[in-house]
Amino acid sequence: RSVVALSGGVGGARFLRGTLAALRAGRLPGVAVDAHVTVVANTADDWWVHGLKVCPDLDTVMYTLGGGIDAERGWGRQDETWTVGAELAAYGAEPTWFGLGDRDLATHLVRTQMVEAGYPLSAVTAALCRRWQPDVELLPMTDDRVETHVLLADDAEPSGRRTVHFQEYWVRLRAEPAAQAVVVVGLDRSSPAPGVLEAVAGADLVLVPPSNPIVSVGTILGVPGLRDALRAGPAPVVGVSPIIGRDHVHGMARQLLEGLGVDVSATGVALHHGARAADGVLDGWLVAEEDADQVAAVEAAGIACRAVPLLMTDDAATGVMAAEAVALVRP
Ligand code: GDP
Ligand code: FO1
Ligand code: CA
Repeated sequence: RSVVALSGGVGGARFLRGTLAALRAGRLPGVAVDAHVTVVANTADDWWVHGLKVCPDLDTVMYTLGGGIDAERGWGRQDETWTVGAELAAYGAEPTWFGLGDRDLATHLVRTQMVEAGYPLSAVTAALCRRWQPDVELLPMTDDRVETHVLLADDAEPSGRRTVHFQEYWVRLRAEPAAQAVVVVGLDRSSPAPGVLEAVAGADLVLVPPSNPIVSVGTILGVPGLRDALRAGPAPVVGVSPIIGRDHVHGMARQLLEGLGVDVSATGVALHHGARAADGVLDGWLVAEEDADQVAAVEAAGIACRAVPLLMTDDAATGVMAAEAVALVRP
């Protein structure tokens, strides 16, 4: 018995931690307590900074499931110190707005050395996970370099616009300027990392956490071959809405959905991922209690739907949510 989950960073990792606890306690209907779980993580947030390859979503999942995460921030290491960052800033080394903690730096140093020695990111991730033992098989969506950039209006440019790396949009600009478009550089020429298509083809259940629909789930589904594998695969695909009411719970999903002209609602995101019956991937979709009036619209699109509490306040609440998701599609 095996489960595949797609994941971004903080939202995905929190969902996975609660889901995994529920799974191992036998609280997911029809899912064996010893099921093998493969997590396919977004790598389009990755970038090179201060000479290091940083993979925020892979690390967020690895630290969260491995017990090393800073729970309050949701990213980076617990008990972190910032000495190296302060020294870099003293040199004026840019970007000073991107914080790399001392403990976290060790991860990037090991990764960068291995990448530069020629190891694919999937092999590097497996090596890092030997320390953290996340109790899942953590796979990057691709071993190829893929980077999300955001197109912004800029009157100072002759073209009237400019692009910034996703990290600059999110961390330096706090996702405040309206996104005119999202360009995922390298995505259409990428291939799934080793093991990804095999995991999907052998899965009994596929979970889509409430991760960002554009820059997390959207980029993963955009890796050529992955969407088709999910559609052709034997496993039901069930997701959880990251939108409650007319906004995201945390992050920037609303800004990006607005920029791309997708209706900012649980239904809008479900239709964006699409029903399996209509060229999409979803068999089931959970919306928040507040959005109970949208259940009929989601079901009309051919996606099984229920309204339940959708706030991941702790692992127990998240586990109940996961059980509701699984019950919708009962593998
Ligand atoms: P990121 O890579 O760190 O941005 O994390 P993800 O892409 O995995 O998840 C971000 C999304 O998680 C945001 O769009 C949020 O709306 C969503 N999210 C965060 N917390 C919650 C929650 O408690 N409930 C739900 N339903 N969504 C959440
Ligand atoms: N998020 C911030 O808001 N500020 C930072 O300085 C920052 C540094 C950082 C370093 C390593 C890492 O793995 C994540 C980091 N994040 C930081 C989080 C990251 O930018 C985003 O949460 C994700 O990329 C969004 O998915
Ligand atoms: Ca992310």
